[in-house]
Amino acid sequence: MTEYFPDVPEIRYAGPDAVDEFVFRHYDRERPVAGRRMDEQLRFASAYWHTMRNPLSDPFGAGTARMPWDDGSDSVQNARRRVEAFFEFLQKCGIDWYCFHDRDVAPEGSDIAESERNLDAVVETLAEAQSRSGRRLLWGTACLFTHPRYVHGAATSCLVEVYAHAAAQVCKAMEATMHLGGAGYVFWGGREGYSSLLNTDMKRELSHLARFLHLAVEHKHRIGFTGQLYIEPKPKEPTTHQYDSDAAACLNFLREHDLLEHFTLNIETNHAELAGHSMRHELQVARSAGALGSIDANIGTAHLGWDTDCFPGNLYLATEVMLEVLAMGGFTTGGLNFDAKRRRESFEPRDLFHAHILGMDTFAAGLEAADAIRADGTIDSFIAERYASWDSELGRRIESGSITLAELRDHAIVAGEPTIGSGRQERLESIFNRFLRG
Ligand code: XLS
Ligand code: NI
Ligand code: NI
Repeated sequence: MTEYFPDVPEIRYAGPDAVDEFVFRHYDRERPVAGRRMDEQLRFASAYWHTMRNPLSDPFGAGTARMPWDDGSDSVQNARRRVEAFFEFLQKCGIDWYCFHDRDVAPEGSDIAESERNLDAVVETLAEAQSRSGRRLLWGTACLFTHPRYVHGAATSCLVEVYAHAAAQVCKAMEATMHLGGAGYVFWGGREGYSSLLNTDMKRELSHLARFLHLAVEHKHRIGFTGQLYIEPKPKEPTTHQYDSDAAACLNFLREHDLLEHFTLNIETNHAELAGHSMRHELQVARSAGALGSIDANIGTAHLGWDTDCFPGNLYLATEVMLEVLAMGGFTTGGLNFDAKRRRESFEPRDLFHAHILGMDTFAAGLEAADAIRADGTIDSFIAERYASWDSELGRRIESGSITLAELRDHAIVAGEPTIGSGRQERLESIFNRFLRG
């Protein structure tokens, strides 16, 4: 069999002091952390669209990525060769999962029938590669934002025929995901939003989107797909305003339209940042609603206002993410999908490995730090202590809804001025830092 990355060995754990280029310093897949093996806690996935299809172009220049396995054509044969290269990459990097859009893996045809035939052909290659290698599909999705027909949106298009096209794509992409044993299926509303309210009927668009998701749920049940459905929030880019703007907006939308029981959220770090939130905020909003499903693990560039999709090399952030994952009891269907691209300057094939090693080691160290913070317990105890007054008789009556506003007033009059304690933020930040070892 052709080797596509002949210069790269299988990446193995070599300990925190290792200096080699192709080793892990923290990711030791079998090591148990917080009751599960590292690989089970982290469930790393690589994003097909970035790893295999991103040419590393920008608005000012052509792609720079060197992809010797890719002949640049739109043929099914080329698509199948990419699969072989991708699975060699996954295996050498020790990544168990992957994610794709229908159009990343197979070329769009001249009509729906041809597009479906193309997808079927490549899905067979993916199925073979999966069974050969034991790698699995974390989630699939349909690309409803690249083709010009989706210029006004897909499920929120002003044109009903476009809506039907989007439905055709989701039907087929969900079936492909099911065929590959995918653990989930994502809806990211790339163009489900607007650029101007001067030409937009927002209420109508939102009701169409809700109907679309109901249709998808019905289809899921009809075909017997048992994977988890996710919504991925993002506030803007490509549209000026996207309806699924953040976790709270998504949860409200899902509740309003009786969809909450069918969906959880796939939270992406860079999208949280674009929404003006911290990643931990978004994760906690989702978790509090019992709707934290999966994570697109990347990171933005603080001083740039767009989705730069950098590989996550920030230990502090990874620790915060893993604190939330451990707090929800670990992933079930979800995982950490590196929805991230190398910088345009990192155009050699080996940079793909460096990038994923960075992300994997950062999250492995973040997992260990999060576990140590929880085991130490100082921060958790501080929080418990901070709210201890709510464990009183008065707190219990408020929390259980058995006291009136007027009774509270009577209580406050008798009790007098409360004693107030410090929030100790800086002290807690020092404690947190003690556990970071990158
Ligand atoms: C784009 C999104 C996209 C989704 C999948 O910003 O992150 O990549 O994850 O459609
Ligand atoms: Ni994403
Ligand atoms: Ni994104």
